[in-house]
Amino acid sequence: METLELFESPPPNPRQRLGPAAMVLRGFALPYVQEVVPAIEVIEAISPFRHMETPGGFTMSVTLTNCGALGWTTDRRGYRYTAVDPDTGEPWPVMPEAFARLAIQAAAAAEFDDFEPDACLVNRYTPGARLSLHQDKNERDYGAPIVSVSLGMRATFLFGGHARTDPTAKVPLHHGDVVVWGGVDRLRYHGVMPLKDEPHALMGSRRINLTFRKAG
Ligand code: MD3
Ligand code: FE
Repeated sequence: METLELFESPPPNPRQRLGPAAMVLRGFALPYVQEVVPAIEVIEAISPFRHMETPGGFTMSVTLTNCGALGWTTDRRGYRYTAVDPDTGEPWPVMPEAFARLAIQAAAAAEFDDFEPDACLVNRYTPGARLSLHQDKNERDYGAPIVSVSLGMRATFLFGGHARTDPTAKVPLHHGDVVVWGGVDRLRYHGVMPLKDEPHALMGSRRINLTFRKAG
């Protein structure tokens, strides 16, 4: 019985391929949660989560903040990366060492060596929040991968093609899952379906997504 259970347990980091250069690492962030969750509380005490306005005049349902040398922002004038938090007038909080370690290890596990993230966007979802289909095009170097870490409530991630109208695959993302994108998959359309209220044991009715990028 004992040995049977051992054989039946899943491998520690099952890799699920989403595209030629896109990979889901199920549960990869779980060993980092103890360090990462308190670090998010430090970040939000310095640069609080806030709703931002898109150039088109919509208020995003997701609230966000950043850490690292550069932070992603949007307002009526456009999307961009800034070194200073526009709400506080101060630099974004320093990227915690555990964040950088997680992002670099995840990139390496997906066969992207020497990832040097300088920006970490922290998105916070509450029930009903969503992210409509978009491309990530504000970074200088499309050669670097993007690493995304999911915490808290489950989300249905939409993974599209290179045109907005291409069909999308639905990928469930759970607490601790990490996704790495690069190469030919780097400019694919993607989004997040409206979140259902399925409170998570540790995080409650929230989902946090950390998106690591080389922006500068
Ligand atoms: C697919 N955030 O902030 S990153 C974003 O769950 C964003 O909050 C997602 O999309 C979220 O821009 C997770 C997912 C992501 C990032 C880059 C990609 C997916 C991608 C590049 C190409 C294809
Ligand atoms: Fe995105």
